[in-house]
Amino acid sequence: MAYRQLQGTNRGFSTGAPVAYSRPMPGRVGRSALRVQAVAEAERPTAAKASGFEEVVTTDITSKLKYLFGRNGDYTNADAYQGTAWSVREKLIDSFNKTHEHWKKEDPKFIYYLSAEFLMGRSLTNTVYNLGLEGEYGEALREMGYHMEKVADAERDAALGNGGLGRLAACFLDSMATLDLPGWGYGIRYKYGMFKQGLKDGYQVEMPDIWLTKGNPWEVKRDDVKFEVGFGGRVERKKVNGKEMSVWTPSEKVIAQGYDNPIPGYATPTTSNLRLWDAVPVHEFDLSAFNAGDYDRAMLERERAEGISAVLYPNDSTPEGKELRLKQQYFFVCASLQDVMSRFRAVHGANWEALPEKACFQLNDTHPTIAVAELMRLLVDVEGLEWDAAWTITTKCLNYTNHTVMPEALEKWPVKVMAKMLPRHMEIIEVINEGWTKWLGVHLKDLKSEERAKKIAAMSIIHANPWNADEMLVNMAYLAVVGSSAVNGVAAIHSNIVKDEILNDFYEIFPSKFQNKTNGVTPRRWLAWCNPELAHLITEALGTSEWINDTEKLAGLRAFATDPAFQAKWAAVKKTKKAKLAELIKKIHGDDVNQNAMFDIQIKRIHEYKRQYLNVLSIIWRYKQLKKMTPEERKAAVPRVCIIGGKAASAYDMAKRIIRLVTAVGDVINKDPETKDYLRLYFLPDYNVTLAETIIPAAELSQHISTAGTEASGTSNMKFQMNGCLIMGTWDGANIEIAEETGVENVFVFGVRAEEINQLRKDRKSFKTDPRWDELMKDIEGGMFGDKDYFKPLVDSVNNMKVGNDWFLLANDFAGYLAAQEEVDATYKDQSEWLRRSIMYTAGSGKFSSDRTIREYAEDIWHVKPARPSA
Ligand code: NBG
Repeated sequence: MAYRQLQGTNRGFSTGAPVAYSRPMPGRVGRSALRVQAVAEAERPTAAKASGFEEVVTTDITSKLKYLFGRNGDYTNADAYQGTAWSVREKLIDSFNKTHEHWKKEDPKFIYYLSAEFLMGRSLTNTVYNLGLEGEYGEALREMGYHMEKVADAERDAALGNGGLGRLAACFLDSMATLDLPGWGYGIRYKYGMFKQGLKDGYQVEMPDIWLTKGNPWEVKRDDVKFEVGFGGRVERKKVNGKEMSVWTPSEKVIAQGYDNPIPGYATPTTSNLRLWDAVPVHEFDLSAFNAGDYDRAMLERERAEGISAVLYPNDSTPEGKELRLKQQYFFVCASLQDVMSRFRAVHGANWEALPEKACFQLNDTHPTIAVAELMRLLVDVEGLEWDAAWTITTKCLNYTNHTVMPEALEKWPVKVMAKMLPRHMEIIEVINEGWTKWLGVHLKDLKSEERAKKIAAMSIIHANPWNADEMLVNMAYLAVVGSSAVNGVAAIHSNIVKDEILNDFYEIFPSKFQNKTNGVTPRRWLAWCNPELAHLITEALGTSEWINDTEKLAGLRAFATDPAFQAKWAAVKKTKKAKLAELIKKIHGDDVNQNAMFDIQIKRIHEYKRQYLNVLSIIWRYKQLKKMTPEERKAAVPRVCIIGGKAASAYDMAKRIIRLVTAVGDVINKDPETKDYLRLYFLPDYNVTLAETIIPAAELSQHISTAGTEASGTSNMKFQMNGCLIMGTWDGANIEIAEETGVENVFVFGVRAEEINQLRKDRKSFKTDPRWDELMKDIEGGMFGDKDYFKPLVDSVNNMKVGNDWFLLANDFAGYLAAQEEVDATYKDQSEWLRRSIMYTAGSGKFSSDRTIREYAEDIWHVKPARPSA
C-alpha cells in the first residue's frame, strides 16, 4: 500500500503533468539541492512526507536482505546493492505490468528490435533515475550509512555486446520506452558477455565475463514463455491434410526459455521490455544413460543446448565457431518470431495478412537476417499459407539496418553450413533467390544479355566465394535487402556509401527502399545521469530540465557560451569530473596525474580502421618534441594526459599489437622525469559502459580519427559532444553531422575525404611520406619502446609497401593530424575560447538524442505510434 502511494505520488503521473514535469534533477545530492528546481516544485512531496517514504524504503531494503539473502545487518556495499536492486525491481515490475496491461487492451502495432547484442551496462542508477526514485533511494541509503554511488558500484555490467552496435540497441530501448512506443527488444541471454580485458606485462589478456553468478535482479524468468528450436535433420515432401507440404524434422532440438528485462522510460509510466532467450535442453537429464554408468552422455544434451547461449560472439575463425554463431542467430530469431506470432494468434487468430499492421521487425545488422527465411517457413510450412501471400507479409514486416562497410563484418554463410544446420531454410533461401533472379531478369530486360547476366550474378543472394570458387555462400545482406521494406544506414555519409557502393545495384533498382537514420544516444544515461553536475548547471541556465527529453532545448546554451561567469561554472564541473577520472587512473596505474593537463581521450574497440596507432604516433612525436625543449620551453607547452582504452577481438592479432604499443610507449613516457609533468599516456583496461560513464564527462578532447568512409557512424562521438568535449576528427561517420551542428570552425577536422580514398590507396606505394613519419617508424623499429620484433609487423603494415599496404592511409593523414594537434594546443591556451567551444558542443548536441532517431524510425519505417498507459 505504502509503495503504491510512493510510486504514484513521486512519479507525478496521477497529476497528468506533461512529459517534462517536475523532474527531480539528476544528482546524487539529496533533496535540499533538488529544491532549487525551477519547474513545478509543488508537485514534489513535502520533506515531512518524504522522510516517511525513505523509512519505508529503508525497511524494504533491509527486508529484502533478510528474506532473500538471509542477511541481518552489517551489510557490505555489495549487500546494500542487492537489497536496493531487489527493492527497486518491484517498482519496475509494477510499472511493467501496468504498461503491458494497457498495451494488451489497446493492441497497438509493435516494433520488435531483433539484435544479437544489447550492451546495457548497469541498471540500478538508470532505473532509479528513470523512475524518478533517486531522492527516496539516495536518502534511504544515506540513512542506512551508505552512498548510492558506492552501492551502485557493486553492480556488474550487462555486457551482452561488443561495442557501438550493441550499445545503440540499448539506447534505442531507452528512447522507445521514453517515447511510449510499443516495442520490445529481442536477443540472447548470454551466460558470458563480452570478455573482461586485463593487461599482463602490457599485453591484453582475456578473461570470461561471469556476470550472472550473483543473480540478476533486473530480469524475470518467464516459465510460461518457452519455444522449441530445431537444427539439422532432413526435409521431406508430404501430403498434409491433402496438401503437399515441406516437413522439416530436425535432428536436434533445444528449448528457448524467455527472460524479461523491463526497460523503464523516463518521465512516463511506460516500462517496455527486452526479452532475452536462454537455451536449455528439451530433456533435463538422461537418467537411463546415467543409470547405465554413462555420466558424460547423461549430461551431453544439457551441455550442447547450453552452449548455444553461453558466449557472446564466439571466435568465428574456425568452422565450429562459425556454426555456433549461425546457431545463435537462428536460435533467437526462431524463438522471437514464434513468440510474436503466438501472441498475434491469441488475439487475431490465423489472420496473418493483418500481421504487418500489428508487428514489424528491425534487423539490427545482418545477424538476425535468417528471420527472412524463418518467417517464410512459419507462414508457409506451419501456417499453410501460399508462398506469395507469405512473401508479401514477410517483406512488409521486416526492415534492415546496415552498420558497417567492413567486408569482414558483412556476413556470408557457406551454403554447406547453412544446408547442414538449417536444411529447410536453405531450401527457402534458394526459392527466394530463384524468384529474385527471375524477377531481375524481367526487370533488366533492356540490358544486353551478357550485361544482364553479369548484373544478375552480382546480385544473386547465393554466389561463389570470391576467394574460393568451389564454395557457395549465402549473402545475408542481400537476403536482408530483398526481404525487407526499408534499408537504412546509420549516418548521412554512411547511408550514401550504402547506396553508392555497398548495395548500389540494389539501390538502383529500389531507390525508395533506402533511407538514412543518423544514430543517437540516450541523453539520460549519457548526460543527465552520468554527469549530474553538468546537468544541474544546464537546468539552472535554461530554467528547466525539459532538455532531458527534448534535447533541442540545449541550443539555449549558446546564449551563455561567452558569458565568463557561466564559463567559470562550466569549467568547475569539468574539473570535478577530471578529478574523478584522475582518481581512477591512480587506482589502476598508481600514478598521480596533473589535473590541469588537457585530458585527451580515445576509447573504442581497437581496430586498424579506427587508427589508435595514428594517435600513438602523434603522442610519440609530442614526446620527442618535449625532449628537445629546454625546461623553460617545456613550461610553455600544453600538458596532456592521453588515455586510450578498448578491447581487441581475441583473434585480431594486429589490434593486440596496437594495445602493446600503447602500453609500451606509456611505460617510457610516464617515467621520464623530464617530460612526465607534460605528457602521459595510459591504457585503461576493460573499457565498458560503466568506465565510459566516468571517462566521457571528464574528457576535454576526444579522438574520432577513422579513415574517411570507414566508420559507419560512431556513437561515442555524440556522448563526448553532449558532455562538452571538443572533437578531433576525420570527415567520417557522424563526425560530419556533429561538426555541422556544432559549427565546423569549433571542431578539429583533418585528413583526406572519403571520395579520395580509392585513388589514394592505389597511389599509396608511391606516396612520399613525411620525414617525421619516417623518423617515428625508425624509432619503433629500432626498439625505442622495446619489443622490436613484436612491433615489426605493425611497422610493416603501414610502412613497408612490400608487406603491408597502409590500407587505412595513416601516412596520408599523418601531417594533417600533427597540424591539427598544434591547433588544439593553441586553442587550449586560450581557455575562454576553449570553454566557449565546449559549451557550443553541448548546445549543438540536440540532434544526437536517440529520441530523435527513434522518432524517425517510428515515423518513416515502423509506422508505430505512442501508446502511454495512464498513471
Ligand atoms: C558499428 C559501427 C559504428 C556505429 C555502430 C552503431 C558494427 C557492425 N557497426 O560506426 O562500426 O556507430 O555500429 O550503428 O558494430
